[in-house]
Amino acid sequence: MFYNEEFETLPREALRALQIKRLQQVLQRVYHTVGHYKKSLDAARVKPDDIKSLTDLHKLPFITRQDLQNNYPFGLFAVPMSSVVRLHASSGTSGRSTVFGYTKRDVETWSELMARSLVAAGLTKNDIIHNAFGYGLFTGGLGLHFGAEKIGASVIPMSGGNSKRQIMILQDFGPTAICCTPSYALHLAEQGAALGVDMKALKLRVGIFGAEPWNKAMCDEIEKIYGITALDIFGLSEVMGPGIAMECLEGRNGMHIFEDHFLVETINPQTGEVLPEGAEGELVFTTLTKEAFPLVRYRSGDISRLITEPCRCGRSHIKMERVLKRSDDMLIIRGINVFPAQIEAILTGIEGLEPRYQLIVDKSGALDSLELRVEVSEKTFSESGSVKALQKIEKRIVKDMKDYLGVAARVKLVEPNTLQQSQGTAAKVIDNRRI
Ligand code: DLL
Repeated sequence: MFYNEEFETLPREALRALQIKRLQQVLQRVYHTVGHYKKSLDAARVKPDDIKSLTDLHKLPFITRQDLQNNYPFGLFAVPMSSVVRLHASSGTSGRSTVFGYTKRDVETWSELMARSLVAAGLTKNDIIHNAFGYGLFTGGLGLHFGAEKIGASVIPMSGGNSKRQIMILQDFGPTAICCTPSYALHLAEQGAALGVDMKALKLRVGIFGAEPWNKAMCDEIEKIYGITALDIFGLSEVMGPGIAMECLEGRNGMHIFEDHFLVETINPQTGEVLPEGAEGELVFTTLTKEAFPLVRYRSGDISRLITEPCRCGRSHIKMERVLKRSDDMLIIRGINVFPAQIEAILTGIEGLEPRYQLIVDKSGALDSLELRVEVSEKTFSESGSVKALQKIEKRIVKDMKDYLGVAARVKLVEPNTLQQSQGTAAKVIDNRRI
């Protein structure tokens, strides 16, 4: 089943012709409207007109998350604010967050790609979709929602949290599909088991899971507990949100990237060298149709492999393997992207602390848990004899982590010079999750 058969099955030759045409248009537009691109293309001594084929793409400079942050909040928008109808953003303190804008047409395109994704999962207007992706600045909730409405399904805008209520609605409303992070699906199942609910007895037929890495074993477990087909959906807010790539019911080996809207390359994350199709590397995305926030050669940080063999489903778009690794130090905690540098920025904003910290990520049941150990400064340690003063600092860290990053952390203050003097952020992070 297709939502837009013509474009989803476009022969590759025609697809490539469409991609190059769209790429040239995007380049003209960003070069003339976004200061960053004019500067970066000029510095690389390339003009939009130099890009005559897709192989010329490698002449163009990359754009990175750092560039996005440097242009916070709206510096990379290619349209005036009067044309922007929606804003989403990543978590983080000012300057460490990134902001994404959408025109009316961008929302239309995104909804269509989400509609394609839902149809690829076998959903129709006869389905009831329980959407437990978070609504708000995160793109998961609204992204799924608009796609669900577009195919005419009945969508339950559940958002995250309130597990007992989620289970009640799963039982009472009888949704046929559920969308959330894979770990939240397992968490709901745990809660269901505690309440004596047999998840297999629900009407659910299919689950669409993403926003965090999950492996085949986790997929098998979800399928078994719920008695459903569990499909993978991929996306990143910078490029659009969910619906950049979607696993189809027929293939079950990777996710189709909607190539009429995105160009994808794989690069060596160390050298930036473009790798042959099929090699494992960092995915780099170029948006071909976005108006408000076009991106040319955005380094996603996601490590995957492209699958070029034709798929049984008939879609001509290439697939990407599950994303299980990143090329940078980004952590995904309960679906929320967190960088150690963002935590550092929070800690430096609080008086009485040393910048030395250690981050321990683990699982508590199915969900991620975060413990943050922070050294207090000598001064605070010797002066604040009172436990109360230390508790106040602890509380402040917990609050700032929640307010700016959206993550709940257990915070432990420790004496000065007790944490290992570690170089580089990787050493400061202990990730005990097995994925
Ligand atoms: O997570 C968008 C999304 C929402 C995707 C709902 C799927 C479902 P961000 O918050 O910007 O956007 O996080 C993007 O999450 O670069 C990957 O590292 C990771 N990610 C997203 N989907 C998957 C997936 C949304 N299916 C970052 N498997 C990306 C593994 C994923 N990692």
